[in-house]
Amino acid sequence: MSATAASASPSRTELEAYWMPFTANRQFKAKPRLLGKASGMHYWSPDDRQILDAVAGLWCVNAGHGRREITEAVSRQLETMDFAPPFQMAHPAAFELANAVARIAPAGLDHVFFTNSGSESVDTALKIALAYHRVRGDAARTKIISRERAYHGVNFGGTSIGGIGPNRKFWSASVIPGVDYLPHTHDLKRNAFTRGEPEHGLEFADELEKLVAFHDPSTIAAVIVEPIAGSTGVLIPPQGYLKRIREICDRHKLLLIFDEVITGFGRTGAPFGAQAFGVTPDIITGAKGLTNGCVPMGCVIVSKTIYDAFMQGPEGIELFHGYTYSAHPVACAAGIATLGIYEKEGLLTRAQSIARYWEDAIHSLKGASHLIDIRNYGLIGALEFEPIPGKPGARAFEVYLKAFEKGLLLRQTGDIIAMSPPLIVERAHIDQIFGTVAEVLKSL
Ligand code: PXG
Repeated sequence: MSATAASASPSRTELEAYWMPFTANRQFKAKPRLLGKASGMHYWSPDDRQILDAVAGLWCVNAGHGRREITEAVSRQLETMDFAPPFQMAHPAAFELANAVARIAPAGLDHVFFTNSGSESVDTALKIALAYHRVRGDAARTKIISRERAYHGVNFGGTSIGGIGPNRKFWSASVIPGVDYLPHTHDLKRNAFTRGEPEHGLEFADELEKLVAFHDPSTIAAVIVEPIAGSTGVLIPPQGYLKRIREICDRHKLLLIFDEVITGFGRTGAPFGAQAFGVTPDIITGAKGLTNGCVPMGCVIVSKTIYDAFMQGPEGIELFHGYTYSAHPVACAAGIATLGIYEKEGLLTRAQSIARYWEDAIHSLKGASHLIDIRNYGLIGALEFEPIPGKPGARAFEVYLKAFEKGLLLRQTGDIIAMSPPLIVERAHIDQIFGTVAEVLKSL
């Protein structure tokens, strides 16, 4: 299908006012990469060049771009009611979406708090975890255990528990106290070129026992992990790792939070990573795929036990937390339509049926020069490159740029290329993705 340019490209001067997030602004503005239109598996640049989307926008457009059902639902909602105050007031779509999310969540996770982003979901989850222990009369449980290389968004809570150096170094003096870190699980020496869950590294989970002993369990509120760490470059949990983490949390009454902003909504071949890995946390944070990326929205799904703990005592506001745009009607309309598409098209489990093809395709790149690892799970894949000495990240950035020139959108982080196509991806797209990547790798 073709699309025409959405609008003319801005001039060099016009590019100046926008301070771009997580972007090398000067480099970008000297040679901008602009997107103008999107449909299905593709973007188009303003000059009408077709670009295959191998990253679902940014891990969010799981049902593919330009879905009419969502457009219509959003338009209808805007025409009917643009905004409704969320405090001491509500609208029907908020309940409908909460029920729809609870239906696909793991059994026992059945209450949903709405936010506007993954970062807000994480901060909300941390606040709920701390408040939960307090309402139970266990107020000394205030510490959070996170993990090296973790990405939990950019708000102060998420920054505090983040495990990626550059994301925290400017703010380390003002982050929340009482955070400690598990080691990350990336172990190329033993696990390079693994298909699916790596064989080695279960013992990384046992480090939690050591941290618990060090801090004393009575001071720890929660452990938070991404089932698959995404932003840091796709780190797939070693076999049995998440189960072991769950067991240790149970033993010491620590809440377990899965940050599923990336792994949620079908990415792993199940609605959530929790189901894919067969481990149920107490809290799940989500965003991105919840609305197919169309309208900003996040969610925090909590267990009945947690919700019920707040519903005690004299009636009144139980949780002093929320956003003006919590359960925004337009976002709810987008969410309901999105989950409807996922259900109708079986997208929350579709990754299972195509994952093998995806796996074979990505691992066919093995042997390319400078490629030191290939990894995959569900509809996620990553390539890791040997860094150019003294220039970390430069090699993968070159891959990213060359692929974009050849009409393929990838995502680069450090010397890693991550891929996460819309869940509607077909074999021909997969062939094109890895055909293009193979050409790029030959040209390095
Ligand atoms: N938690 C996780 C696990 C995430 O992946 C967030 C929280 C924050 O979500 P918001 O909506 O506030 O951005 C994320 C976001 C990448 C990339 O390149 C990933 C994210 C954001 C930007 C880039 O992989 N994930």
